Formats: sequence, structure tokens, C-alpha cells
Amino acid sequence: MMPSLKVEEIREDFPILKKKIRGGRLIYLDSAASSLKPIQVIETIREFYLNEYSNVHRGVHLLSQQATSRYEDVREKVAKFINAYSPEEIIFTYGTTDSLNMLAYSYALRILKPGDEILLTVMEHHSNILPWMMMSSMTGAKINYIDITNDGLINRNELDEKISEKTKIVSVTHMSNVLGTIVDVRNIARRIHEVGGVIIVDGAQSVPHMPVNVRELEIDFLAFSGHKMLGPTGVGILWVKRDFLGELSPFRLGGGAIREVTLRDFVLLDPPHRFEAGTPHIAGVLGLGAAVDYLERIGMDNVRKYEEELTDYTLKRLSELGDAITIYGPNNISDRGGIIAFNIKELDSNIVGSLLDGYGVAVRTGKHCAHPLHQRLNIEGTVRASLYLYNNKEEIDYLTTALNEIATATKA
Ligand code: 7TS
Repeated sequence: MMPSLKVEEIREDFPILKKKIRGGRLIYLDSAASSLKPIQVIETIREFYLNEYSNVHRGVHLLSQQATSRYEDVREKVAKFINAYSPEEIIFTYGTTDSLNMLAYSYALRILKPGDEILLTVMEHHSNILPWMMMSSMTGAKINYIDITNDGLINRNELDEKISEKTKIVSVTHMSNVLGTIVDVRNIARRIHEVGGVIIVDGAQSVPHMPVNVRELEIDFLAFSGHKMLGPTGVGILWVKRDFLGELSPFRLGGGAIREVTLRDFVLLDPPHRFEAGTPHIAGVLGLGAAVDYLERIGMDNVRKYEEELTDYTLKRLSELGDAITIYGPNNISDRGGIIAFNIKELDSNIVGSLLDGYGVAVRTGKHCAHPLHQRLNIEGTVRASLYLYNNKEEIDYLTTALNEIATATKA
């Protein structure tokens, strides 16, 4: 079968993959924490600081005008990437965490009342739990959780039980950062809309790895991060469906967000600029634009298809460890992304991670900012190998060999 993308060509674009780690090759399996950056993104940022640098939305001079127009072009690019209705719906933030906090303070705080409910799942990242806990304590709204099945899927009965007229907000991950579970957010969107609530989707792990079309998903808000999709750190996106743009009140105010200020009053700019007070991460946004170009060129369908093949291969290879390994998350490839959490025997995940580091294999260990999920699974932590379009089968073979050696060398 023809591979869905030319991985060896792609690898050439990632300079860090040529670096030696502990004298050997680097096997980077930690893209769920942050992805590596292609040379196209690095060069875009370098060029900006070297030859094109200026602030945006502030000057009549040429460099500022050019920077502004490029910055706004990226907004358009990102809007197209997720099939938003218009670029005004794209708000640049500092990351998913920032986007979710922004929504909590700009939207939830305005609409929630005592007796209302916020619905989450037990597999959320802390960034999609803590802002809601804060909102709960500030408004008197209650948090409810949808449980998962043993396979790490959303429990449909739970969904039916937990969504009611009281549910004003459902905030769910599109892809679990531990189990890899892909959540059917469209189904949840339909259910919550029936009772007049809204759906917020944490796309930190989905947007980089699969086509995400906000119109098809029928969702209201989407948060994601640039640094997990080949872009730089410090830049994120909050997509707000146009129907809601007027209902959000900015929670960061200052320069760049207002049309007019007197000693007593101010008039806000229209969205999205009213939500982007202060000098934004301009270089970051331009770098994000280059990342989107890169992903578009390959095609998100191809990215997803390739990762499905590689995930399938990884699960098969890791299963060869038999009783020595416990793998978490959905069995069905169509239900999951390239995030594979596992444990080796009874070993502490941090020990396995450190031993893998000795082989030049980068994975994440512990609870992955998802403590409630680990409590639900009744485990202390997991080792997590997470894949992206630059990983190949050879690296998975290397991981499997390393884990085999670790499992053999250690007594249970
Ligand atoms: N939501 C999910 C599902 C995530 O995986 C992460 C980051 C965030 C939100 C927060 O994103 P940030 O860009 O604001 O930090 N997840 C991880 C991870 O799994 N390992 O390191 C960071």
C-alpha cells in the first residue's frame, strides 16, 4: 500500500531530527506536549525579526502596514483551515489554556447563574477543568462530568442522563491527550443545542492531527494551540461562532482593543480586535501562518490517514510485549488519534520514561495534566508516546525494542 504521505521528505524539513541525543538519534514521541517545527516556520519567524519587524495596527509607516497585513492574512488562513464562517471569528490568544480562560471570563461569567450546570468529561485536560471550577465558585453554577467506558469512549447513556435544561455549557475535548479518544462532538452539539446550551470544544489535540471543520461539527467555540501544530509557542486560537461574537465581553482591555477613550469612558473596536488588547505575538502568528501552509500543503486528510496507519502499527508492535504492557484507550483506530498511553508491568511511568530517555526516546510520563482521568482509571500515571507526521515505522520498531529490553531487564 502506498503511504499517504512522503514521511522521509517531511523529516528533512525538521532540523532537530538530525540532532544527536546522548550520542545517538533522537526519537521524538512527545508531539502531544509540543510538536517539532519545520524549517519553513523557523525561517518565517527569523525573516520577520531580521528584515520585516514592526508592531501591528499602530503605524502608518510601511513596515507596520506590511506586518499588519501579514498578521491579518494569517487570521484568514486559520479561518479557512477550520472552515470558519469569517476571519472575524478568529481571536489570537496565547494558547488553548488562554483561549479557554478567555471564554470562561468573557462568556461563561456573564451567562451562568446558581443552579445552572457546566458539563465536562472525566478525561479533560486541567486547562478545560480549572477555569470551570473558578466559574463555578464565582457564579454558583455546578459542574457535572460525563464518565467514560472501559475503552475510554464517551458513555452515551451518561450523556443522555447528564444533559438537561440546566446545562448551559458543555466543554469537551475533541481528542483526549492521554487516551487519544476522538469524541463525537457533533452528537454532543446536537444534544446541547436541543436544550438551548452551547458547546465549547478543546481542539488542542485534534486540530493538529485531523481535518476539523467547525461548521460540520456544529459547534459554538473551539480552542487550540499553535505549538502543537508545527507552529511556535505562545500563540493560540479561540474560534467563536459569529452568533456569539457580540455576547462576549473582553476580559483583557487596553491598547489595540478600543476605538476611542475619554477620561471616563471607552468604545471598543469590533471583534476580533476588541479581544486582542496589547501587542500580540506577531512573530508567533506569522509562524503559525507558515505552519498552516505546511499542513495545508500536505493535506489534513493525509495527515490523519498517515497517523491512523502509524497508530495501528504502533499498537500492533507494542502488543507484542504481551503481558508486560498495558495499553489504554480505544481499540478501534477510527476512535482514536496517535496518542498511546501505556504502562510496563508495575513500573512507575517516570522510571520507564527515564530509561527510554537513555535510548534517545522522548516520551511524556506521569498524569499529563489529567489527574481526574488517572483517578478514574485508578492508576498513578502512564507513559505516553504521541505521534505526528514526521514519525516513521522505524522509530516505532526502535521504541518496541527499547521497551522489550526494559521489560526483560526489570523484574515485575
Ligand atoms: N487541552 C488539551 C487536550 C491539551 O492536550 C493541552 C496541552 C491543553 C489543553 C493546554 O494547551 P496549552 O497549549 O495551553 O498548554 N497538553 C499537553 C500535554 O498533553 N502534554 O503537555 C501539554
